[in-house]
Amino acid sequence: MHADRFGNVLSNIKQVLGRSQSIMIMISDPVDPDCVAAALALHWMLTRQHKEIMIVSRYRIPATMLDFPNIWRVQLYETSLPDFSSFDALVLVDGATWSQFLGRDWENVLSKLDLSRVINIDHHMPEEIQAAVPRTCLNMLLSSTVQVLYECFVKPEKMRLPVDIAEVLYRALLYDSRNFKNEMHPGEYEFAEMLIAHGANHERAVDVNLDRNEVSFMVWAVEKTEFIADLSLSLLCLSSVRQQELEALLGANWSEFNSLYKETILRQVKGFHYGIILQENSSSGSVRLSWRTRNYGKHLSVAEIARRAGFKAGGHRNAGGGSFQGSMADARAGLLNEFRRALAATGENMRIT
Ligand SMILES: [Mn+2]
Repeated sequence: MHADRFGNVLSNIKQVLGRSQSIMIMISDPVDPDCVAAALALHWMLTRQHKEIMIVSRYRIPATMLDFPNIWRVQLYETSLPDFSSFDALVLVDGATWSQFLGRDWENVLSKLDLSRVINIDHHMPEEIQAAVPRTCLNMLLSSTVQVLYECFVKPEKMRLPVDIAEVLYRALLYDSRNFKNEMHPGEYEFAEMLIAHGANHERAVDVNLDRNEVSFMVWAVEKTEFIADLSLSLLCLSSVRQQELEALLGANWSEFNSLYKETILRQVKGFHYGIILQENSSSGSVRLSWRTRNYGKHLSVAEIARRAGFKAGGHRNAGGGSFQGSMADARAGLLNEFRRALAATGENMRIT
């Protein structure tokens, strides 16, 4: 974001917040530590200014996040809608597309919103929200949305954070940076250092205990993963039948337990730079895409390849998602075909290294 435009956006946002008394903060899908911590930090900042704040999610809180500090502040509106008209401003944190916030019926919800009161604070590749509300879309390609809050509000205003806010911000930073394994953004360590100085407990934050279901998912999924060596790609196709197997094994919320698999198989296997999951959605006749790419080395953009194969795709360069309207077989064939073409175009020998 250009410095001038950035200054304008920040002052526009401060104006909207300044004249608002009641403010709704919406967290994004997937519900993760970054969007929740960003919402909690904003809640703290704005309550200090005597605003009335409500934090809303249109998406279920995953089981793995139920013990997140102060998660109870998030009010769930999965099937009903909050009364948007009773809020002066709506702040959308940690997402770039409407459906990530407004729910599956997002088009209907969006038509009822007054866009002049919508604010977006995010660190993903800018998408449709930025196009719709450019004046109040604060988008910086930093480690996390919580770092955007730090750079724009906490640091310039020299805010003294309470320990519980420092704690959740630190957890969010560790989550979005994968414990500093992702690409390093300017100010990222300084942000971490500040949070430690404000009382964030590093030992506790990294003392992660995996849910056993994460291990079960991983064991199940590794056997089904295709390692396509000539494309440097691993692929897990979750057909409806396989999803039924997972449901029998892990329960209805099986999809919440894939992070160990994603972290180890989609990132860490030598020679496999691209990790892809395709998931059939038979009720909508579509296929959901999720990918991870290595941060180190020059790699193709999975989002671009997926778009060429007919997917709608976005996110970060090295981690993202998308969807394809059509069958699993077509999604798979189209994607692999475009990968083959893109790799051939680079002229590189795709030996496993
Ligand atoms: Mn994030």
